[in-house]
Amino acid sequence: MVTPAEDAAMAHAIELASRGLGTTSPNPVVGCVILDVNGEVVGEGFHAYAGGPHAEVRALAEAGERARGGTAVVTMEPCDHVGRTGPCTQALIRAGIARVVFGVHDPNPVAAGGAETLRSHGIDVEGGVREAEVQAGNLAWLTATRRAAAGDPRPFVIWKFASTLDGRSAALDGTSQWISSPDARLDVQDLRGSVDAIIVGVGTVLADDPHLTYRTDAGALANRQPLRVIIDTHNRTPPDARVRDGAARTWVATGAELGFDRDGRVDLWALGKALYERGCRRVLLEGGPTLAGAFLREGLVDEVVGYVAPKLLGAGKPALSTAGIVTIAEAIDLEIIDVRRVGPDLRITALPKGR
Ligand code: AOF
Ligand code: ZN
Repeated sequence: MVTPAEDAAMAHAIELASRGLGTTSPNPVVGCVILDVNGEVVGEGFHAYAGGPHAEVRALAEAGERARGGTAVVTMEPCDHVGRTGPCTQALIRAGIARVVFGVHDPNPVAAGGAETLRSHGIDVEGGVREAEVQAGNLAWLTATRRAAAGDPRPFVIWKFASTLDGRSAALDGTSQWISSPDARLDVQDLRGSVDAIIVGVGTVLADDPHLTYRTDAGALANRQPLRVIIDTHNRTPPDARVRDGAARTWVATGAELGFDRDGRVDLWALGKALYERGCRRVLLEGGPTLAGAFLREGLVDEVVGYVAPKLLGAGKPALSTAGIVTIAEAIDLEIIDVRRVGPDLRITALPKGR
């Protein structure tokens, strides 16, 4: 059983962890709060980037001598290995921590085992605290890392689309700009800031010539940019396409490089593996409807974010083309996990069921 102070500290640690979202890959987001013997907060920290100090180390540094006899509250089981840094188990032992409260076990096989090591040093360890909340806050990394440990390394894929209330992403004449509101477009920037890569098909590049960069509220390019990935079976991305400029790294993924699926298009499984190897854990699939259909058909979408504008078109390009579904029983069932008003639009976040 955790004390009210420990429970509150875990809620805070989850918030701290979220500050790392978008900058930690291939590492997880992790937050940590140190309580002294009286349950007072004496240190806090989060993991900001791979190769940087782990959350526990930052929180311990802030607490100093006040950590002795205290409790470390951390979203993830402390690591037990020497990677780029660590191990945190030894740092906690050295600091004289008496109790460790954590949210989820570390699914990374090389780093796991921290709970046992701490116990063998006489430290009281309790896991599973606010576990569902911790999982939700680190869902992409946990999903990708668990899959990798099971021999299936590929990033967590978020498919984002914008449509009218009747599910259209362009009018009959092809015009598509400004379906969603300025607020929704700003919201998409936050999403871009939280991912390691933005993926589009070459059709989107040819039709819209997007820049695929992450801009801050003020409209300036952010310091850290996600990798721009163009799925381009036959290498048709024009040399002067905006995605080829120097604003961010770009990867034009061709069939020649990744191989082909049964329809003669880029093998999306090979793409997933290659992205994982490049350190991507959380990626954003932005368009268009054909590519999204292919990802969904392969079961490669982990989360759906739809911006739905209060407009009707009645005709025009659908938000999603075929996903290999013929009859209603094959429909992809989603569970809605969040619904929010974004300006005049609705943002719906959902997870495919049964995965
Ligand atoms: C983090 N941040 O706060 C914690 C982590 O290569 P390293 O040394 O940075 O180790 C990365 C692994 O350490 C990571 O995959 C995870 O299993 C474990 N814990 N990692 O990046 C942290 N606590
Ligand atoms: Zn660590």
